[in-house]
This record gives sequence, C-alpha cells and structure tokens, in this order.
Amino acid sequence: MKVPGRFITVEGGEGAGKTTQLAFMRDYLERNGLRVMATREPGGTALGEDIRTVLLSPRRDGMAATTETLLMFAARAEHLERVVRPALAAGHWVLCDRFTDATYAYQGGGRGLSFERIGLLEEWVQGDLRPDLTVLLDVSVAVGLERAGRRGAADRFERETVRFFERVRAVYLERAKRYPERYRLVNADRPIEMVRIEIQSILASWLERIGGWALALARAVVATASVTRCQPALASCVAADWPAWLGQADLCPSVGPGFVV
Ligand code: T5A
Repeated sequence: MKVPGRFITVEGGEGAGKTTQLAFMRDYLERNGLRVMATREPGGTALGEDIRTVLLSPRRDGMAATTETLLMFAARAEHLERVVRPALAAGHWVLCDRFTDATYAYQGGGRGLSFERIGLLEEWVQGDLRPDLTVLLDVSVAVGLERAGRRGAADRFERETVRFFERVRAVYLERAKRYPERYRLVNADRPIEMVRIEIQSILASWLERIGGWALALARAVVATASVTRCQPALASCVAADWPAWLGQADLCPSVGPGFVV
C-alpha cells in the first residue's frame, strides 16, 4: 500500500537559522527511515530559481508589492506542480524552506498587501494543499539581521527596515497562534544546538502522533538496541518489519547495527 508523504515547512525571519536546522531535520527524518526531499521557496525548480534571482536582486528595488506576490506564487505554482505534489504522491516527506506563510508574513505583514488577496492566490495555486507541520523559528529582528549580515552583501529583502521585519515577525507569531495544530513555535535566539534539540523533540513527538503505536514500537526497539548495543541483529529484524505492520511499504527504514535514533 502506498501512502502519500508529509509536507513540513520551516519558517522564520531573516537569519532565523532555517537552512541550518533544515539540514538537521532532514538527517533526523532519514535516520528514522523516511524518504526525505528538501527544497525551498522561492525556488526549487529551474524556473523557480530564475524567479528567485529576480525577486532577491537589489537591482529590482522598488518592485510593486503585487508584482512581488504574483512572482512568489508563480514560482510556487511551478514548484508544486513539478516537484512537491509528485514527491508527496511518491511517498516522500517534503521539507520546504519557506512556503505560503512567508507570503502572508512578508507581502502581507511587511508590504501591507491584503490577506484576502493572498488567500485567493493560495486557494488558486494550492487548492487544498497545506503543510502538515510548520516549524516557526522565531528570532528577534536584531539577532536575525546580525546573523544574515555575516553572509555578505544584502539581498533585496535584507535591505528592508527593522520596522518591516517587526511586522513580518508579528504576522508569523499571529499565524502560529491562529493555527496551533499545525505550527510549532521555537525560540531561535538560542544557540544552534539548543534549537536543534527542541526541533528534534518536536519531530519525535509528531512522528509518534501520526505514526501510531507501530511506529513508536519500532523506534523504541531500535533505540533500545542501539543504546545498549546488546542485540543489534534483533533490532534490525524488528525494524525491517515495521513498514509491513503499518501497511506502508513506502516507509523503508535504514536499519542495521549502525542505525541511530
Ligand atoms: N520571501 C520568501 C517572501 O518575501 N515571500 C515568500 O513567499 C517567500 C517564500 C528569500 C527571501 O524571500 C522572501 C523572504 C526572504 O527574504 P530565504 O532564502 O529563505 O528567502 O532567505 P533568508 O531568510 O534570507 O534565509 P537566510 O539564509 O538568511 O536565513 P536562514 O536560512 O534562516 O539562516 P541560516 O541557517 O542560513 O543561518 C544564517 C547564519 O546564522 C548562523 C548560521 O551559521 C549562518 O551563519 N546561525 C546561527 N548562529 C547562532 N545561533 C543560531 N541559533 C544560529 N542559527 C543559524
């Protein structure tokens, strides 16, 4: 039996650490036997990356907010049709660095475009596709901009004012409050390792919740054997069977004595 994958997005202001944490998330999910595809917005396709170049270029300073929003959704339409939907249908777990919440935060909060209009585009481009889980890395504006600034020349967004980013942050926080079933809020002002540990714990409990008792059991058996190192062969054997227990042949654990939880 084939089950669709899950769609996880990572959001936050400039320099929140999305790219850094997304790499950890991917690694964690893969170590738990899931097939993961990591991608980003704007971008994720050849055309989407071209659109990204236009959107981020300081040469396009003064672009109208409506143009900016339509370009975000143009890149998104391409991304969804060519990459995200096919990957989900094939059972991959899609990890996406930013998605439509960023449009609400930046174009809605930052630029002042109406949320209703963004909602219309969201319906049109996405249909009923929404992220299953959104990890919001909340960072104070000063800390985030200082981190982003370390990377060198600022892109078109990074040149915005502190007040712009305060509005972006406020919309993110408001959406996290409005959609608590989907959002997980993480204080990203803290050191990388502390943020990573909290995200790992979020993913672990989310996996437990959606995976049910069979996933929990399989992971517990592997964890026990992995920690004690007493019966790695047994751990491999049991873990190898768990997709069958779940009836999910697409979730193929990478098992063996080296399997780490
Ligand atoms: N956008 C996007 C919209 O306006 N609307 C939309 O709909 C969408 C989808 C590009 C821009 O597009 C806009 C928003 C953006 O401005 P992006 O590529 O995601 O989107 O751009 P950025 O937010 O600029 O991505 P950054 O790369 O700046 O930030 P990240 O990914 O959050 O941060 P990361 O991991 O690269 O880390 C930056 C630096 O900080 C360090 C890292 O080592 C790195 O040096 N760092 C930390 N240092 C200390 N403590 C921590 N906890 C740290 N975490 C990371």
